[in-house]
Amino acid sequence: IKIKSIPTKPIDGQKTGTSGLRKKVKVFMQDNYLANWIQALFNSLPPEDYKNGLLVLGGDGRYFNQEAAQIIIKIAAGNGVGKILVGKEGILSTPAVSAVIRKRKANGGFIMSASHNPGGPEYDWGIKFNYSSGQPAPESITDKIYGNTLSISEIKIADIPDVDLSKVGVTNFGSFSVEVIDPVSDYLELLETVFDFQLIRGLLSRPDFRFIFDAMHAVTGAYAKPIFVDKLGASLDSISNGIPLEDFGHGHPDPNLTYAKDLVNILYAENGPDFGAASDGDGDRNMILGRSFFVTPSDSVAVIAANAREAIPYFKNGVKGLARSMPTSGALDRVAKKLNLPFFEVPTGWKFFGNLMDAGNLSVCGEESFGTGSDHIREKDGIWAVLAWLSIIAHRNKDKNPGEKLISVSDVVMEHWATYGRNFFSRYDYEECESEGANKMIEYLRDILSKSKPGDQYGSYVLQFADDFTYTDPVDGSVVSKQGVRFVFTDGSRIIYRLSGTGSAGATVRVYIEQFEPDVSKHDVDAQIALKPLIDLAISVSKLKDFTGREKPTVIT
Ligand code: VG1
Ligand code: CO
Repeated sequence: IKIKSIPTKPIDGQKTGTSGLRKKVKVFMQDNYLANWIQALFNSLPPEDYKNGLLVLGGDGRYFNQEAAQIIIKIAAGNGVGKILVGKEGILSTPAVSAVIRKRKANGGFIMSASHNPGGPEYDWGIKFNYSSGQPAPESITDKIYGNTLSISEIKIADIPDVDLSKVGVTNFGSFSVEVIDPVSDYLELLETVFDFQLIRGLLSRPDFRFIFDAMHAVTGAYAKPIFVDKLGASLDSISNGIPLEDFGHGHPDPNLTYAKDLVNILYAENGPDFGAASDGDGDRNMILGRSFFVTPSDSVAVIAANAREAIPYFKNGVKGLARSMPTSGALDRVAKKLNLPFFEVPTGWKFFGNLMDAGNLSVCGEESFGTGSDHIREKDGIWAVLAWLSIIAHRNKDKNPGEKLISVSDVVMEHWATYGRNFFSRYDYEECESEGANKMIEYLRDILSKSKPGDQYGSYVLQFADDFTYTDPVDGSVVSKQGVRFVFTDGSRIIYRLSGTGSAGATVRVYIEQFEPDVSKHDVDAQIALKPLIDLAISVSKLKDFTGREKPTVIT
């Protein structure tokens, strides 16, 4: 194939955040913007990681993915990649990319997605790169890519026509080829080895169990019917918003109490379904609801971990270890302790779990931000989480005769609290604040913590310690610092402040609040009520209203 060299100049601001590079789509559509970043990536990888190698390409179906796919394919060919596997129509969920990389022993893969950020001409686009075990590229690589975006002068691009992504099959261009693959089959095949599909099918076909899945017009629309309906016997009308759209039907594809309100309303309506779930833009997040009941993600991972061995065949020989991101509640810690399992606390972002999994120290992990998953792949996995919950409910009810009352989602969670105690948790998001005020607030908090000492009184809480979270990876020894300001009190309560690393405009302030309650008679209280004193304290200590000018958060989870 003929390779052209196109001269280019560095473009500012191509630094990746918590999960890939995310910007307004108009930014990405500027001349060479995407091309520069892709070329900088090849300039950063050791040649043996891609020359004549195999890469995977997929995305969440959002606006600009079709054009972007052609650019990425041509630059990959221009840099000597041997073959690219692309999901049909450019579709592959984030967990599916991870699964395909692992199954096909690819060198890595690209995910065209800004995840839960809205899509369409006025909204966001994004790109992530995953490495050969299917995990998000570590900071050592993303830092190198950023460095190379600052000195780039040339783009190498193959002079080949656009590839037709609408049909499964192989197209050869001399030493380079593109194979369009079915986005579902490799991923589904893997899930069938993880879960007992017969067991789940039994539950979904019961007349006394009603299930609903909201794909939010995002990528899991491509997976929901083949998996839940065709394989597991759910009825077709149990899938809502099941068609992936470029702008997610004008929605904000983030499965939480604010942006998945339609689903929440259905589950809280009188005589609503027994089980509801949703997933985000790229299919790696999940929200689990029971009838009139919200499972906070920090509890969800703890419940899955506690029940994994008995309800999910993949874990039948036991769970190797558990982990959560720092702001995620301590509910999982209690499960690890009781089951006597290795336990890890990592910074926000899935990339920190991969090394622990590769080293065989971690099986189940999660984040408070609606991310849950296991070492079957190296990404969080929305559909996996739904199947894990269905497995638990199915397992608990497998001997129930028709007409007998089923053990519900809320029964399972309440029973979990009774055993382990309840970690009340809430997160307040202040989206798109002015960066200046948000940065100043974090500076102010760092200043407070530098002066704080154990025993300091904060309202009725006594400080145990305050710090800005630093993490040393136990596998490769790499260190990351400034991962979140936390105030930890002597009764185990915590207040944590971070700035988001996934936004495309301004700054999003996240405040995480947690309080442990061992007394079962106090478990049946709304988290917002139980946490009110601590939330007020979090807002006053940080002078949040002064720094951000915000009276109220945009999202409460
Ligand atoms: C957020 C979440 C984090 C998650 C990340 C990517 O990051 O807090 O837990 O891993 O999004 O998820 P931040 O920096 O905005 O807080 V996804 O589904 O957008 O890939
Ligand atoms: Co996502």
